[in-house]
Amino acid sequence: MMKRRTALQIGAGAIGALTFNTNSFSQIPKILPADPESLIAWRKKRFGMFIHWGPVSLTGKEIGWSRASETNATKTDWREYDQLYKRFNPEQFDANAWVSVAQDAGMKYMVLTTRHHDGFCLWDSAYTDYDIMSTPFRRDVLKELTDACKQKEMAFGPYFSICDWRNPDYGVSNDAKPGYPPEGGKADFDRFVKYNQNQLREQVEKYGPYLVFWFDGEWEKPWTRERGVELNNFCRGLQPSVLINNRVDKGRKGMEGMFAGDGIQYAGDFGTPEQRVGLFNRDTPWETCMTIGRQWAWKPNDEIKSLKECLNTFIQTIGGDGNLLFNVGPMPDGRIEPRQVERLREMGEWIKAHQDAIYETRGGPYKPGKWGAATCKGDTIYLFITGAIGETIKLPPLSKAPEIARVLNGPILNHQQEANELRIEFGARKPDPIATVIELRVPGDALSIEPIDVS
Ligand code: FHN
Repeated sequence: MMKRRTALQIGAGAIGALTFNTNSFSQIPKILPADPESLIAWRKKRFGMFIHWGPVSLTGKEIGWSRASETNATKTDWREYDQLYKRFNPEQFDANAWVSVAQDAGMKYMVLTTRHHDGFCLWDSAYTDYDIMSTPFRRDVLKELTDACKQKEMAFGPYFSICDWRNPDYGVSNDAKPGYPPEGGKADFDRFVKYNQNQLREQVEKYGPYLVFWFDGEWEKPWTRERGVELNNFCRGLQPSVLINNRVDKGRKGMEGMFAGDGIQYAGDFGTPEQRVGLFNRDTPWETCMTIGRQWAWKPNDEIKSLKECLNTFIQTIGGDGNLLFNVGPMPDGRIEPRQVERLREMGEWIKAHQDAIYETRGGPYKPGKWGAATCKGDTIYLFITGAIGETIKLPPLSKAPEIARVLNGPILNHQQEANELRIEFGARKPDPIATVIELRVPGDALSIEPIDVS
């Protein structure tokens, strides 16, 4: 049942239809590229908070994927799942508190599941009643969170699932629902694409500007390259400065997350390795997305990763020239659970103590590995030594021999570079339990040094 919309919204929708009529292309249109300045600014942020949340948190099971045709330990029958919103009342939701948790962790942007595969909308949408305003909570979560982000200078972007397993016009359901779509008629995919476009437009108009559109769910059959490029260009039309991940089109290589590398130019501004650290890559911007526990949405007694594992993931990611989008799953009462808050606070403490080596850096020139990782900025290279550290640190030589070596914010270290080795005298100092960060000053731009493997 469509909500009553104002004449303006209907007018906007009609204009939209004229501008971006769906799938009327005989061939794939030109891909509108990203604003280079937006990519540079996004890369400098290095670290973001991913948030997977919705009425499903009432069950403690996975968002989207637990919607099924039966109920058990990991599944909820869709007849129950789709009614959860009637019980969703996160009275302790506090957008300012969420933003403070992200800031305390050293995160510079946030991405919220505004609409996941289950189709539930965490904002007041004029285009559906399956949204937060139909819950007992009746508060616009997306407005409160984007307002808090603006006040605290935290960048924001919506996660928006291209697939919607509840919407009969999408025509693909993740359960054995009889007679799907329920009307018994054909799924109207053009109408579904228009629905998506209307929702994306209303989001930007009500809550923008956005840092990024984080699309997902592009892998299913109904989505095509034509739709993907159309959506990419539609989003550029909504906000020219916005970034768009590579899940807008069909070019992502599974959970490895980078582009297919098949010679086709796909839409999307950055790769999205999932639940793994991406490979060292300075040519294609990328961002690893990973859970702090084992599930994306909140799970009671989930196994929270250790501080060492969390920070090692972060160090390996930024050393590979990627960003890290690290996920929390808030509880049904609206709070981020204290164990996750504490882990993020501990991460932030370490990150803040080493921030010169992190923000506004690029990865390399030493490639990440068991030894550790490296970042660089201007004429400085930062070594993050995570492996065993002896009295003498030995690394391959740099094409620009370092002039100074020192512990970050600490004492100068003797060093010597010969033809086949750079040696740094660390002595009997106590290494940092997470990573010992050493600063090397080189003549000229450190980024121009050819990346080096460390065995
Ligand atoms: O199916 C989703 C999953 O629920 C989660 O949102 C991740 C996060 O990137 N993306 C998809 C799985 O690849």
